[in-house]
Amino acid sequence: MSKYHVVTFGETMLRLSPKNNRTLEQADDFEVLCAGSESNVAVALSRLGLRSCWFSRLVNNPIGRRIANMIRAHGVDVSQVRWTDEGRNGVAFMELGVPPRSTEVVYDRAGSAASRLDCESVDWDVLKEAKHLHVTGITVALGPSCAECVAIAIAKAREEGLTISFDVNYRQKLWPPRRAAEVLEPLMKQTDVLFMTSDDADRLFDISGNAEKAIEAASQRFGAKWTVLTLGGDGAIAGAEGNTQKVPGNSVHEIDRIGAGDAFVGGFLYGYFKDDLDMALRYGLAMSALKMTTPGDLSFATLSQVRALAAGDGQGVKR
Ligand code: KDG
Repeated sequence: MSKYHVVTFGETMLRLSPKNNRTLEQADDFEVLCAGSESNVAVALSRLGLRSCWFSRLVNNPIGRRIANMIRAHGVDVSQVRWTDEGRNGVAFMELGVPPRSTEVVYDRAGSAASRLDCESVDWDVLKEAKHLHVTGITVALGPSCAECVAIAIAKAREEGLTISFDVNYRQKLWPPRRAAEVLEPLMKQTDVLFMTSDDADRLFDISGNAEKAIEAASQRFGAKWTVLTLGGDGAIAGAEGNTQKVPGNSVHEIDRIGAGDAFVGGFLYGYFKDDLDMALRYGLAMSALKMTTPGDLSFATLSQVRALAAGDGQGVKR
C-alpha cells in the first residue's frame, strides 16, 4: 500500500478576508484563513478519507506555522514542507463580492519564500511513496525555480509510474494569457487528468462554443486520458477515453466561492481513482457546492455529505 494517494505542492498564503461583507477599504477586522490551490485539493482529498501530502517552502515564523497548522488540522501530511528562516510568507487579501460587487483579491506575495522553492531542496523520493501527483499552473507562474519544480515533478512521477493531474488555474494577476498558454501547453500534454474552467479554455487556448464541442477540442489538443471543463453554475463536462458526460451543477446558497474549484478537483479525483466518470463529476460538483456554503478556501465537507448530495439528497435538518 502506498503511503499517500496524492502528493501535491505549491504556494499557500495567509488569507485575510474582511468580516461581514465589508470591503478591504472599510474593514477593521479580518478573518485569518489560508489560500493555496494545491493545499485546498490536499485538504479536500483528506476530508474524503484519502491520504494526501502537500509541501511548499514556508518561513519558520508564526505565519508560516499557522499556515502549516491549518492544513495539518485536516489530516494532510505537511512533513515535506521546506522551512527557511529568511524571507516572507505570501499574503492574499480577499474581499468577497456580493452581487453586483465582484470579489477582489490583492496579492502581497512577490518574492515570497514559496516562490523560491528550488528543486535541489525537495526530496523527490516522496513521489515513490505515492500513487498520484497533482500540480497547477499557479506554481508554474510563480517564478523559474517553481516552474522547474513542476517540470521535474511531472518527469519523475512519469518515471515512477504515478498518474498525474494538472489544473490550469489561470491567474491574470500573475501572468498574461499568451505566455501562460505557451508555457503550460507542454506540461498539460503530459498529464492523465486535465482540469480547466471553460473561461480559461477560451481565454488561453481559444477553445469555445458549446460544452460538447469544447471538451472534444480540449481532449484532442492536449491528449489527457480524462479532460474536464468546469462550467460555473452549469456544472461540468468530462471526456474520458471516448466517453463524454455532462452533469449540471447543484443549487447553492453561496457564502464564499474561493476554493470551490479545488474542492471540485478533490471530489473528481476521488471518482477518478475508482475509475468511475459519473461518480467523479457528481462528487466533484458536490464538493464544490458544499465548499461554497462555508467561509474560507478549505473544504469542511464530509464523505457522507458528498455522497448524499451527489445522490440528490442535499437539504434538510439532520437530527
Ligand atoms: O482557488 C483558490 C486558490 O487558488 C486561491 O485561494 C489562491 O488564487 C490563489 C493563488 O493565486 O495562489
